[in-house]
Parts: sequence; structure tokens; C-alpha cells
Amino acid sequence: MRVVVATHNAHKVQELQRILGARVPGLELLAYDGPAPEEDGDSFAANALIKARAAAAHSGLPAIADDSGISVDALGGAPGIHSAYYSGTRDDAANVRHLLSELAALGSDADRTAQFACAAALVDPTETVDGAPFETVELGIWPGRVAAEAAGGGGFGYDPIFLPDGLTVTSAEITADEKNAISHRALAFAALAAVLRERAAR
Ligand code: ITT
Repeated sequence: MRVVVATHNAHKVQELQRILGARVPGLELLAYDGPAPEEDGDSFAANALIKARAAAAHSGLPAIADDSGISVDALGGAPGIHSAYYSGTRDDAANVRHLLSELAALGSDADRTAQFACAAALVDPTETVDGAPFETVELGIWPGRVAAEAAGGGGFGYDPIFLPDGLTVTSAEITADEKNAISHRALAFAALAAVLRERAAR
């Protein structure tokens, strides 16, 4: 089964290859090289569907997309869907610094509870349902806390400051296989893998 991956984030592509490759036999993931749509949805699910719809319309093939981010309770859920540009740039290190300084401004006893979220969308223009392409979206949540300082060289984005519940190290200090077994992306795309497997078997 050939599926277009509607992301321009190379780290996501790597993780998706590992997560989906192990679960969907015969899956061929193709890079999306078309224009990026405006991500103006008000949720991870809405934005994942916007990206998958654009790639499906452009390619005529089933397309999957990931919209994800970190939400910090004490910051009212920020940066949430704005995670990629929280500091005003796409720079991961600048985004991490900005998040740490926003939390520091709340004082040393601020609640550091946070969660990663990932919406995994599939849009398949080869099957129409009520006149529109088939589409579905799955959500994965990874609970944890924001660390006092960055640690670790693995992963990407906010991984160096995310302490997953149950671990004493950040998600940048565990292996790629460990992260891909328990992350928000693993949960969302494991659920989507079941949908892809069922469709590939038809
Ligand atoms: P595409 O829209 O092209 O897929 P993007 O990087 O712009 O790529 P998002 O809008 O979904 O994607 O933003 C996700 C941001 O959230 C990402 O840039 C990271 O800063 C952060 N993020 C998401 N998943 C993460 C993870 O597993 N580890 C660390 N940070 C993550």
C-alpha cells in the first residue's frame, strides 16, 4: 500500500517509518513535495486533517499527517498547537529556551505538569464516503513534566525538557526505540496502523 506522508519535518518522518513499518506489512511511505496548506485549525486533529487533505488532493493517493505539540498546564495549555513557532521562530533550541523562561516567570514552585499530544490523520481519496474522501483521525497523549533544564541529545523539539511520567530522564535521553514504543506519536499512529492494515488487506 502506497501512502503519502504529509509532513516537512524529517524527525517525524523517521519516527513514523519506525512506528508504522513495524505494524503495517507492505506499507510504502512516500514523501509529500506539494505546497504546505495554512494550518488554521483550532485543534491538533483539525490541523492534522488539513495537512492530510492537502496531500491527498495533490497526489490522489491516501495521505497521512501528524499534528503535535506540548501543552503545559501552568501556561493554560500553551504552546499546544503553536509549539513549532512558540519563540517566534521554528528553532527547537529557541523554543525550548522560551518555554523554560515562561515557566520560570511563574516562580520556582510552579506546577510543571505537561503533556505531548499527537493527532494522526488519514485521508483516502480512493474511497469516497457520502461524496467525500474517507478520513479518520486518532489522538495520542504522553503525560509528563517539564524538566528544570535541558538534557539529552536524542529526539527533537521539546524532548530535552520533557520528563515522561514513570521515567527519571528526559525523552531526549532514551533510545529512539524506547520513545517510539510509548510516545504520543506511537499511540496515535499505532491506532492508525490498525486502520491502514485493515484497508491494505482488502
Ligand atoms: P509538519 O507540519 O510539516 O508536519 P511541524 O514541525 O511544523 O511539521 P507541527 O506543526 O505539528 O509540525 O509542530 C510540532 C512541533 O511540536 C514540533 O516542531 C516540535 O517542536 C513539537 N513536537 C511534536 N512532537 C514532538 C516530539 O515527539 N518530541 C519533541 N517535540 C515535539
